[in-house]
Amino acid sequence: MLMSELYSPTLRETPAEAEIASHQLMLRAGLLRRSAAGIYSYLPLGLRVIRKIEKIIREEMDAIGGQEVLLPIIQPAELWHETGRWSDYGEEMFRLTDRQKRKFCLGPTHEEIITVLVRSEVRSYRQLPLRLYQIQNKYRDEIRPRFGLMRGREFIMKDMYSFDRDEKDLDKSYWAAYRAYERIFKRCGAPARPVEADSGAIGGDVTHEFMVLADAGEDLVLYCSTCEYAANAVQAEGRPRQAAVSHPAQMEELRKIATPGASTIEEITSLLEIKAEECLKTLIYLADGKPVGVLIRGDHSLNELKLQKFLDCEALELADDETILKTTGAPVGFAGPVGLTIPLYADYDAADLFNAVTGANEAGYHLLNVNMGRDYNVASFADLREINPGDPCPRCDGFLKGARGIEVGQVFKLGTKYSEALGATFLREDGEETPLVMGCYGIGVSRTVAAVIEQNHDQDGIIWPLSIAPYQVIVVPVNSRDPKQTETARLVYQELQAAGIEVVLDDRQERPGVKFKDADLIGFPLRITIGAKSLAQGNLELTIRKDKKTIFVPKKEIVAHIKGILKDREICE
Ligand code: 9G3
Repeated sequence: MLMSELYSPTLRETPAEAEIASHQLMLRAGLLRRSAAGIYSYLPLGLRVIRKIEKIIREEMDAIGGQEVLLPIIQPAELWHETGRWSDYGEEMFRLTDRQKRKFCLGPTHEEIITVLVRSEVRSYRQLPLRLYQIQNKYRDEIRPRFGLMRGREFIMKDMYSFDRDEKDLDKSYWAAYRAYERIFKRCGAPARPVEADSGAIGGDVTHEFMVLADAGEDLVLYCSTCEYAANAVQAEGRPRQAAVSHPAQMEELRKIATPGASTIEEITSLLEIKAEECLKTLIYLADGKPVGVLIRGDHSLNELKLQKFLDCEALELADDETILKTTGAPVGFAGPVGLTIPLYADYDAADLFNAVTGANEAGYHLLNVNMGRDYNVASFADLREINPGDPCPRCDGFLKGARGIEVGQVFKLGTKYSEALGATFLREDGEETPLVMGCYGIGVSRTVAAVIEQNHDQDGIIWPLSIAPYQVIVVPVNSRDPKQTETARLVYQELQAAGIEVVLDDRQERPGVKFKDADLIGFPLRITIGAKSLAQGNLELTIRKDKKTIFVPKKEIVAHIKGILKDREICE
């Protein structure tokens, strides 16, 4: 490829709308152009990277028995009505109607489509396990599309769906995909850390997200510095405790004090000159419409996702002021556990509190020296709070650290949620007709490009891992007016091409600085510079983009040298 022909318009300036490095660099290096918010055109270099990632994904999916299919982007609404999900996603789903006014959506995911496809053909256990995958555009109308390919409204996803006869075999599919994912991201030059995640609305019980650790990541990952535990902070676990640790000796006498106008933890702690962890927050929620009291230590926050799962309720919402007044006898900010008749649930870490400060369930008053067991009781303890960096690890006596992560993949156990809803069953040996047991496994192909750049760039531009670089080598003659240099550059370029190496020749009539800047911005892993000085000694300069090291290689050895680098770098990356 000749730089004079390559359609990759590089930009000197950083476009204003791009906030993070990968978005800025993809625009500046001429890999991507915005068509509309969250919708992009891939230019030749950007598409070459996408295709290389897809190739790695196909190899690994095929290696675990995956068979590639291509499913429709336009999906009939009926399928989503059968699973009851047509209205679950509201505005986020792109909907359209055809000329007969029939309703469709642009596929945000393909559980419905694939299950309906399989249910008419898979009828016997002999056909299992079945693992089908596709690499296809997905559509989700994000409220705030941003960060380029990191959060687009049209993006490329590999989604695989597994169909097994039972949970035991689903487990095999799940872990086969899990291990394939570890290999895929390693091969792409962006090792991703699997973390425990929340299975959320799509059902199933186990799920892992694959996180590329990078400061631009939207997710917070909590991981233990001692053991292997790692989880998305959204549902990371607190260290379990059995029951309240009571301190009868130190219990002081319960006292009510006036705290006019002070109701928040900040106001109470400064008024009484105590610490937040000496306070007990009492939150009133409606769980499926019934009021419950939740007790959280003053310096912690409630994790509503954990509360909802613990109470196993459909609807969970913070009680409104009127309900709070009715159930506690006091306005918001003065609620406390003493004297409440609604069920009380305490986070594990509230069990430690004794002589705590809480609301007095009376406007303008708080209670001092409140003790569990003596002054109130809880229905049970649970892991209900947000977990933060520095908190104890739930699995060992270590402590958790925090890191931002970019979710590039996710593996789910779906169980029979979709096969039951859609009647996808098979006959077992014993003739019993049972629903297929499913798993689903996604990789954000376009998001992976952004993640790789977030992890592999410097102030001069992108640093492509060899395995997914758009081209492996760029040949740059320093002085494009010196025929000796341009001729040598062309010969080296042709030799490398003949050796099957992906090489670009910068044949533009540009100043050396411009050519070097573009080479570094686009991020070709290897650059061969043809300069007068080194040429006089029969040498060429070889620069490795990653560590900026330059070595001199005799002209006649350059192809062998490059092949050597590609061979061993390819393996280790
Ligand atoms: C929708 C819309 C957005 C969605 C979904 C449905 C996320 C939806 C979850 C998944 C689960 C897995 C297979 C590949 C891996 C992920 N956002 N999810 O179901 F209608 Cl608008 O997509 N699906």
